[in-house]
Amino acid sequence: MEKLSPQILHFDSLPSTNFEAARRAIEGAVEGVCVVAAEQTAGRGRLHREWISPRSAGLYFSIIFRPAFEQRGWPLLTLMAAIAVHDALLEACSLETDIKWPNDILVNEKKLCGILAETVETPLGRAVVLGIGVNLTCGSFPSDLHWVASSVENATGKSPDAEVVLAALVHALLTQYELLQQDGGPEMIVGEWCARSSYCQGKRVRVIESNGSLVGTTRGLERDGALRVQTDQGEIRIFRAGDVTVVRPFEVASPTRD
Ligand code: BT5
Repeated sequence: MEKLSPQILHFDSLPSTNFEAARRAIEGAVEGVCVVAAEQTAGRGRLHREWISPRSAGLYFSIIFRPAFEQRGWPLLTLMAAIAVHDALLEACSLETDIKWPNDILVNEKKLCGILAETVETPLGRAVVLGIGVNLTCGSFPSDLHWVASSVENATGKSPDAEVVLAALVHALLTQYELLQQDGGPEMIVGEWCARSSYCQGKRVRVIESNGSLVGTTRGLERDGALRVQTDQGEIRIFRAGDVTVVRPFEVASPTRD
């Protein structure tokens, strides 16, 4: 396996780094091309949600992958990215974070980073654009998100150097991508993810899907990264999409979906 060499393209302002990376992938950009912007004017979350991206307050980053392994395993790229963000923040900012399935990096249960993986059809085959937004300073989100959002500065009292975080993130991503492609890679990624996430095992959660929600206790991940949740009736449910929220002991669980 050839080692991937990153190529980092810096922009002052973009609508969305994912959009720019996808455009370049369609034009034939190779695996490892990274797009970074000082601000995004139309930053995106999942399901057409917004990612607030004020100038020089966060890291707005996308990387192109052209995975040679079967597409069933591509959801593991999101898990791999979460591991990489966790490790990069630990290395660059001495900040220990938690990972919430599938794509949130948390500190004190508040979101500090989101990950958006998208597939794109290109003349060289289907590619993946992996977008990562990390809140670096207190100015990275508006006060109405104060209850659910945090930043490196909020958590550590220091505003980090974006370039130092970027370098650690790119290094960690390439390390995890190499691991993922080895024999037994999927199992290793799932193991590494669980070692860094309090949501992997024994967490009371509500999983919200487009057609309802379910309360249960997490019971690890499948080999492809899907979340296993045990209902109060003892049944194991497998989730490949959805939003997870923690259920606090005083919260009354609403009826489970069947
Ligand atoms: C995500 O979506 O968390 C994926 C975010 C990915 C952003 C990166 S930035 C670089 C690249 N280019 C893009 O255009 N996107 C990627 P989701 O799980 O759907 O969460 C979105 C929700 O998070 C919103 O509905 C808000 O409630 C909240 N949110 C928005 N901006 C936030 C911020 N800066 N910090 C914390 N929470 C935020």
